Amino acid sequence: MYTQGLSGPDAAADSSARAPTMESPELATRFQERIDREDRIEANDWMPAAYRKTLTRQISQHAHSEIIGMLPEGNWVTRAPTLRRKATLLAKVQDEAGHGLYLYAAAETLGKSREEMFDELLTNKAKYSSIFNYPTLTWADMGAVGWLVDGAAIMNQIPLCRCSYGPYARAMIRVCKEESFHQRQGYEIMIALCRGTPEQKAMAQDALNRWYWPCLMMFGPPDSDSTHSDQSTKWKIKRFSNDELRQKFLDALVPQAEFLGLTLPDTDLRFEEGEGDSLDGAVHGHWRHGAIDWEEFRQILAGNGPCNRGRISARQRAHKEGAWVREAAAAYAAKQASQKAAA
Ligand code: FAQ
Repeated sequence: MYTQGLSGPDAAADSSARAPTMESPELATRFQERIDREDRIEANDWMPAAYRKTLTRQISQHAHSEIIGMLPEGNWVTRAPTLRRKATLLAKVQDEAGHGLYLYAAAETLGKSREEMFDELLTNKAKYSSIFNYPTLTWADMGAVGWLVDGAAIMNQIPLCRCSYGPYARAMIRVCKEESFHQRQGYEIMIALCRGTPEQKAMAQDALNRWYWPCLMMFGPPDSDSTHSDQSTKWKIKRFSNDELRQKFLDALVPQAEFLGLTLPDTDLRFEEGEGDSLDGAVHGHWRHGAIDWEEFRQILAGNGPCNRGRISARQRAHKEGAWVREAAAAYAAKQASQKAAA
């Protein structure tokens, strides 16, 4: 109903470039040459079916993550400790809805309808980020989610502003600006708690303890197990591997935790001197994290995390309760169209 896809039936008449019969080694070579010289691929350009498929997969998963990602924080809107905190949190959650909508629109340009994407989410066929299957138990979780989850999201998404697919790359520019504000509001909550009473600081530490490992997992499986990375890197959808981004995140995180006076819950965390970046130009090297429990990640992806079922049932309920809005919008659009036709 809402599709803005440029390659759906409406556009079929002039979309010879998109016909499946056109796939040939020559076209694939020319396409790769465009990618190699950093051309942006646009919705109406020829692209291999596999490029379209992987982008549709990634962008729709990303959109679902933004929408499901509203739930853990939405949980705290009515319980924020002050009016200012409430207004800020509300604005952040609304931003996430906006991100979901830009991303659904970007995925639609690849020819998949929004209904299809919603249907896949609501019937558990589509993935969304593992991170949103953990509960937000205390107010400090609003600090930790902003600081760590949005921090991880920015690390992953800034390179996506240079993704080879134009509509996705352009959507990511605004998303990243807003995510930066989200990260700062989360860190500011953590600063306030860490400068507060011992109980408040303990609450901040507890939140960090629960979110640290899931945030490291958020970057995806280790490179050795990442099924899509090689091809996505070749197509310049991905600019850095999962492990490279996880490393950048950790290197930024350690001094931030130190500033707060908090301890990362990682007994094997260690600094390895070497070639790595340094923020102050003095010591070069990287922070190395301990072993990640990849079994926990697999369980979350299999639907067995602490909140998987609750997240999907909340979306199913919202979709059902919103049916009248969709019907009203469709009736209004039909009325507008018939008035226009009669004029
Ligand atoms: N969770 O071969 P790879 C946010 C799946 S937005 C669940 O390495 P790829 C904003 C992956 O899909 C957060 N599944 O895959 C916010 C694949 O399965 P498939 C979302 C995961 O695509 C903040 C399989 O594992 N961000 O936080 C995860 O090359 C606060 C193999 O993996 C994005 O979506 C995971 N963590 O790399 C909102 C960014 N990791 O599809 C509210 C865009 C991997 O074959 C509040 N996406 N999988 O069935 C990406 O950059 C990539 O898709 C990766 C995964 C890096 C997530």
